[in-house]
Amino acid sequence: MKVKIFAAWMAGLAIMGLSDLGNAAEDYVVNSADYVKAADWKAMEKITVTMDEFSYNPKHMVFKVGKAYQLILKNEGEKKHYFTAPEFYKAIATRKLQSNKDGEIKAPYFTAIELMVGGQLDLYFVPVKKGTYPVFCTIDDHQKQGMEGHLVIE
Ligand SMILES: [Cu+2]
Repeated sequence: MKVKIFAAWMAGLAIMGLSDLGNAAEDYVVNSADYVKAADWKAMEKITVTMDEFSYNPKHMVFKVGKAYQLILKNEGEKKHYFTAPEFYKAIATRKLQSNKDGEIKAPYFTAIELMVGGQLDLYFVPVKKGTYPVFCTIDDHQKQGMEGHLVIE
């Protein structure tokens, strides 16, 4: 009996250990709300990125730490496109992702944002961690065809 309880306790420790490793790999800005609150939203900068076959325009964007941004993502192409940037989304404090027609989503961070044909989604955020982060489209061979770029936080 005692052995069984001990084994269960050990298994529990092993699971805790694994989930700790998982959290480290999923590192994102946990105190997003503080950065969002501290930023000056009246001085927010709006940047529009349009997507088509097969590019982002602009394909290189530079953001400043601590500043408030509205990144307007528009799909003006004839196919669906992704704005996949998992490392970038972990380097920013996300306020919300908004569709002017349908509502808004609040989440700690995103990994990918998909735009339907004619779609628009606005990402409100504050850059936190400096670096150069790739953005790309994960549909079929779109990235190979040129749908990729860089998001720089300085
Ligand atoms: Cu695409």
